[in-house]
Amino acid sequence: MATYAIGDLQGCNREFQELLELISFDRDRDTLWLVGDLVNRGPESLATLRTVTDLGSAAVTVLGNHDLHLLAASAGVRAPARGDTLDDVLAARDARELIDWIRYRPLAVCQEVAGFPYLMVHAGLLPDWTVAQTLARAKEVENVLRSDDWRSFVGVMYGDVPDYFSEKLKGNERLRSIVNVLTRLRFCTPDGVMDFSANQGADSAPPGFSPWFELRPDAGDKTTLVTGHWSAVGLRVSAHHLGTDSGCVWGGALTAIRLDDREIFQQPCPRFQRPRTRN
Ligand SMILES: [Mn+2]
Repeated sequence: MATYAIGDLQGCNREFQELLELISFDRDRDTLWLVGDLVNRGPESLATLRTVTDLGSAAVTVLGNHDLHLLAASAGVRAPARGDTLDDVLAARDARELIDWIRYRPLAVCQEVAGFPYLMVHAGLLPDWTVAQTLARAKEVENVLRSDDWRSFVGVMYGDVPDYFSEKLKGNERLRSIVNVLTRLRFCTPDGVMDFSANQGADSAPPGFSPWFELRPDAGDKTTLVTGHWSAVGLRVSAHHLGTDSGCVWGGALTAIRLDDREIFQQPCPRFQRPRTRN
């Protein structure tokens, strides 16, 4: 019985299947934690979604920015972007069921594994966000995505402002800020001001900004964060942070970290996309 955290799949279904073989995944005994961005950029968005949904409760998924982009494309509020590979999902006979499945995924998951607490989100957390606050704020967005208003929400979900979170924020600004933290964050200031312009490695921080994970002291509540999203940083294993995006779709590898003992398994991937827009 093991729990594996697996990085951004981004439509790389073949490598996903190969990785499951490599770890001898047993769906009756083992659990997968998928950090989100199941779809887009890679060659097989639909097949990847089917593989994950077929796993049922053996796979726990949080939403990433590309999964939200699929919702927005499905709602007709976002035009397809260059490099998108979502058409097979949108054209599927059961597209509506697949979209609904995505709408009901959480944005944050917290659970004990082998006696230690883990919190999974797609991108990151601001310096002062606690586990309880993160789960409550994620829930605010989850409630809207699961409501009949989800289409209008994904229409106003996009934007780089506000570039901070405050309890005083209300309505769509508040929800947008939460979405940006949980699914897009890379760099921020110690005060929690976010930057969305830089998307290269940790050394591409604008002046005054740092990678979010450097601003969360390991001495905190001892919960280990599991994230994806930042392939330019790559695999990152520290005491209280596991960054799992090793850039599969960019020609890197798909990584599984066994949370029980932190053993690392990797499936190399042939280059699919040129690293043009690494988001
Ligand atoms: Mn992402």
